[in-house]
Amino acid sequence: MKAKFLMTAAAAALATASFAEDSSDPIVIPIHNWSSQIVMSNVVGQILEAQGNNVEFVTTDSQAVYESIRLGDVTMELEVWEGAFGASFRAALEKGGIVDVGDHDAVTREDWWYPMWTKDACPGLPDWEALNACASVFATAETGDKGRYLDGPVDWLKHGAERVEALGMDFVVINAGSAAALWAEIGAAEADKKPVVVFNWTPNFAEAVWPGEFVEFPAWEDGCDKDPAVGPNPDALYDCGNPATGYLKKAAWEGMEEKWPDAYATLQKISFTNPQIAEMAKKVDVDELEPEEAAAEWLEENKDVWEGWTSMGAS
Ligand code: TMO
Repeated sequence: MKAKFLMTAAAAALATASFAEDSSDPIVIPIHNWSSQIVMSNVVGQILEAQGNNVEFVTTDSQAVYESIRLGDVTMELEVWEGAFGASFRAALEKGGIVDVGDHDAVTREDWWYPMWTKDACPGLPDWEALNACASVFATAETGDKGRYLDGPVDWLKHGAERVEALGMDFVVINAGSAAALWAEIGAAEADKKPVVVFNWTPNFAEAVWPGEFVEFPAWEDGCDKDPAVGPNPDALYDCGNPATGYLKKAAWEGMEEKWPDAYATLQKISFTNPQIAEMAKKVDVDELEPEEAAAEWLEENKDVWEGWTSMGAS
């Protein structure tokens, strides 16, 4: 009798759960211009599809996306990097319409970086003043007697030129056209162990391919991008490094929870680690898989990681 009652209760619980059914409208997942984000978006898209949802991918600008989420045109963002997107995310939160769906386990850093052989030519590294004293080592025909720093694509808003200006550095900042251009710069320098300094980040595939270090700039302080008084130069913004232990957040349109409750519950549970994210990038940047294939392979190899995220009621 008791067992029968419990079964009835379970059936009732299931009926209640399926009552709040996800909308059949597509969940819109944005795709940007670095590999872990593209693969992770496909991983999560495939999980949500397996849960019975319709999913649509759209390629968007990585800053403007926060406005699109706020307006409900895009449903979520899986990689809110504190260094690159913290400012746009905070601005959208203040306007309303977007919610913070929590942090991944991963700890992130995005900044000026060099492969280890660069230290032979500039032994005072990773200190930024030592880097600046070595600027001529990084000089090219394009930069004259100043050093060349290859920054990320423009839409990542790294403010490299402002930092050079604020700290009085002898460097010329050039924006890479794509993430691939950063890897090409490091790869081309490798044979002759030519010193180079480029924008890089962690977690990423690159750390397993080229041992290296981030340049240590004046430590990030909240407000360094808003208040000139913050940071060593009292008259300038961007006179600090990016956060050395940054967050990686998930964000969603405020209406998602009501419209796609099961998908939202899954999104809340999703959390990737540094090695998992580096592996996602590697499948594209080293193994040269297409993002959908990379995602399918990652899901196949990591069932123990994600299967619990979709089971109803489990947390
Ligand atoms: C936004 N990114 C992770 C490429 O620095």
